[in-house]
Amino acid sequence: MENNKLSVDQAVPKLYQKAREEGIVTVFDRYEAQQPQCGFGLSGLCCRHCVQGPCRIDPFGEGPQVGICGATAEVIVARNLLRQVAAGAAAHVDHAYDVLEVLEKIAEGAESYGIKDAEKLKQVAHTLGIATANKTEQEIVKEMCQVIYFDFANSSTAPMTYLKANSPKERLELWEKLGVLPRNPDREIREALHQTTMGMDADPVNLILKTLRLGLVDGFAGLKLATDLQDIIFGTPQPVVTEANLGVLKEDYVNIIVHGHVPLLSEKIVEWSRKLEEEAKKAGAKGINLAGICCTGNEVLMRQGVPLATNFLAQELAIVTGAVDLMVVDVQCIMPSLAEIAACYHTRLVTTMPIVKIPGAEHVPFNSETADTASQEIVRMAIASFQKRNPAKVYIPREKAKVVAGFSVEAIVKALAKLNPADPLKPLIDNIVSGNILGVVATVGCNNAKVKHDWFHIELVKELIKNNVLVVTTGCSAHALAKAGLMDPAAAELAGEGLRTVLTAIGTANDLGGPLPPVLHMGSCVDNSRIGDLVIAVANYLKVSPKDLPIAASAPEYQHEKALSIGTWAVAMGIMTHLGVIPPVLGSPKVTQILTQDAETLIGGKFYVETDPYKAAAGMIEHIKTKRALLNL
Ligand code: MSK
Repeated sequence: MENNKLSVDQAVPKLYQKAREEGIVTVFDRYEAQQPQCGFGLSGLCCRHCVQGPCRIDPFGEGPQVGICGATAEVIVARNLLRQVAAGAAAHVDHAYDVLEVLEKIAEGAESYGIKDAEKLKQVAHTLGIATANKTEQEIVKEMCQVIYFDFANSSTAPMTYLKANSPKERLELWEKLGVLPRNPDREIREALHQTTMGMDADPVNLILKTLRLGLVDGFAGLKLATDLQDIIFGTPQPVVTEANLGVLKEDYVNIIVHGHVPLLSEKIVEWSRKLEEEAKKAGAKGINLAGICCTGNEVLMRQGVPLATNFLAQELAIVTGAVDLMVVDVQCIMPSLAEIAACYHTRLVTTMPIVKIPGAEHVPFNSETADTASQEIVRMAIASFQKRNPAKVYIPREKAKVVAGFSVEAIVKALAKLNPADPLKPLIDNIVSGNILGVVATVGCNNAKVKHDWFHIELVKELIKNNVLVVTTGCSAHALAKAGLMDPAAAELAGEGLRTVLTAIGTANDLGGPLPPVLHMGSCVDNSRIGDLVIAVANYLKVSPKDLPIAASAPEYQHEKALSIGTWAVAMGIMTHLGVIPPVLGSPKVTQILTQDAETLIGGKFYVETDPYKAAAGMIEHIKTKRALLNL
C-alpha cells in the first residue's frame, strides 16, 4: 500500500516500511490482496445458511431475485445482520460472564482477586434491590451473583433483571410495547441463531426487531454488566496521566504488550510486572515496561496509567519494532497473523484462553485459579525473551503523545462537584443550556482496513470540538484520538470558545493548572456503558427521554460485529448512531430504510451512514441543533 494511504499516525508508515524491507506482510498488504471485494458480500446479499447455497441475489434485477429456498434480498440481509449482532452480543456477554464467575469466586474466598471498590459494590447492589446494611462484602457479592445468575438461568418470559434495574422507565415501556425486551441473554442469543436458520423467520421487520433485542442484550448483559463488575473488582477509574503510541516502548526495558479485552489477565500482568521488576534488572534490563493494545490496553490505562502502544490496525507493527519481548493476549480483536510476524523476531506471542489458540503461539492457560502462577510465568518468559532481543532489528519510532484519561462517570461527577458540590450535574447541564456546549458526541469502535488508519476518527473529532461539541470516547477510537494528542489538555485550544471556557473552568476548579482535554477517554468497548450511564443521568436530570438529548454516537472506522451490536444498543437507547463504514445492508432497500429512517419514529434512534468525516460532523451537528430546538434551547 502507498505510504500516504496507510495512516495519519506517523509511526505507521515508518514501521510499514521496515516490515516491507524485512519481507513481512501486514494487514495493509492483505487488504490490497483482497481487492476487489465481493459486491454480494458487501451488500449483504450472500446467504450461506444452508448447504444448498451459497445463494446470491442480483442487486441490479437481472439475475436471481430469490435464493434456492425462496428467501428474498430483504430476508437474507436482515438475517445476516441479526447473526452479526448476535455474535457481537455473544462476545460481550461471554466477557461479562467470565468476570461474574470471578466475582463469585471472590465471594467464596478465592485470593487471586478481591474487591477494590466497595462503594461501587454497594451502589450496584442497591440498583439491584439488594440491601447492604450490616452485611459483609462477601455476603453482598454472594447475593449480587445470585441475582445476576438468575438472569442467565431464567426460563420464564420475565425481562432481564440487570436491564430493568438500569434502564429509564420510558425506555422500558417502549421496549415492552415493541416486544424487544430481552429475557435470559443466553436464550436470546440461542434463539437468534435458531431464528436465522434455513426455513425460519422470513419477515424482515420481525428480524430487525429481534436485532434490536440483541442490541439490548449486549448493552446490559454485556457492556453494563462487564463494566460494573470490573469496577467492583479492579476499581472505578479516576483521572490518570500517561502516554500513547509506539514511542512508549523502551529500548533498555523488558517490553511486554497486553492485548485483548478482559482485565482479569492484564491486571495480573501489571501486578506481576511490578513485583518481578528486580528479576528484570538482574537480567540486564532497566526494568519492565508494559504497554497496551486494543481494549485491554484501555482497561489498564484507565485504572493503572499503563501507556497505550497502539490500536487495532497497527497491532502487527508493534511487533515489527523488534522491541516487544512478549505479547500476551486474551480474547477478541487479535489478528491470527501475529504468530507469523512474531516468528520473524525474538518476540514471544502467548495465548491464554481456551477459546483463543493460535498455531505458532505459546499457550499458558489462564483462569482465576492459575491467575498468579500463570502471570508470573508469562512475565518471566518476557524477561528471558529480552535477553534474546536482536538490537540490529530494533526500531522504536519516536511518536508518542501525552494522555489524560480515566474519565469514568464517577470521575466526571467528582470533577463537576468542584464547581457545584450540592448538584454536580448542574454545571454540565447549565453549559449545555447556554450553548457553551452545543451537544455531546461519543466516538467509539475500531479501525478498519477500508479506511486510512485513524483518519476518520481524528478529522471527525476535530470538526466536532471546533463546533463546541464535547467528545467522549472509548475503544480504538480513544486510541486514535490519544495518539493524535487530543487527550492532552493543550488540545483544548482546538475547541470552540464555549467548550474551551467550560473545559478551563472545570480544570481550574480541579487544580489542574489548565483545561480538561477536549476529548474525554471513558474506557474500553464494554465501557460504552459508562456513556450510557451518563446519558441516562442527564436525561433523568432534565426529566426527558435519552432520545430527546442533543447527542449522537459515531463508530467512524468500525470493523467488528461487536461494534454493530453496540450501535444497535445505542439506537435502541434512542441515540442517532453514525457509521463511517457502510454496513452490509444496502442489498435490501427495506432493511436500509428501517435502520436509517423508520427506526427514528419507532424508537427515537437510527443509524446514519456517512463515509466523509466532514459531512458526518455536519450531519451530527445538525441533528444536535434539531434536538436543541425541540428542547427550546
Ligand atoms: S478493541 S472491537 S478493534 S474498538 Fe475493543 Fe478496537 Fe473494535 Fe476491537
